[in-house]
Amino acid sequence: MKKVILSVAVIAVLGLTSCKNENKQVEETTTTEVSKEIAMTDLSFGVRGNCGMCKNTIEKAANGVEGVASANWDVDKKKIDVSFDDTKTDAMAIHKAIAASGYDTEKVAGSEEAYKDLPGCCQYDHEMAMNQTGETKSDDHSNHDH
Ligand SMILES: [Cu+2]
Repeated sequence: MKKVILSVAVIAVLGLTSCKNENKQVEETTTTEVSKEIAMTDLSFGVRGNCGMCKNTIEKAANGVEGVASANWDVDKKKIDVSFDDTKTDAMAIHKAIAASGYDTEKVAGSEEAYKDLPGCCQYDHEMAMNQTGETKSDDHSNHDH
């Protein structure tokens, strides 16, 4: 008789514990901000420079222009790819910003003042060819599908 009562008590305790363990699933409400899709203008043009530090400086200058979404300078091609909102800025503003940081672009010569302040390794050759397509080397026809 005592045994039965005990086991009932055990079951009751187990029941209580299992109830406690029932986790209340808290639904996390995430608000996804849907950004208005803005039509970006993609542009690429030649910019002279030497190295990774140049890349930082050039990209920082381009990104500093309001409306520029992304900037990526290619050290081999001496060329920058910029994506920007043309309701906020235009190509010339980006050329000027890069030139102000000391770098020559296709359209605007780099500021001499800023050029002098560049680290020695970054003082690129003003005669350097820019906006190189890199196509001169492509003798391989691997892109031909047929
Ligand atoms: Cu450099």
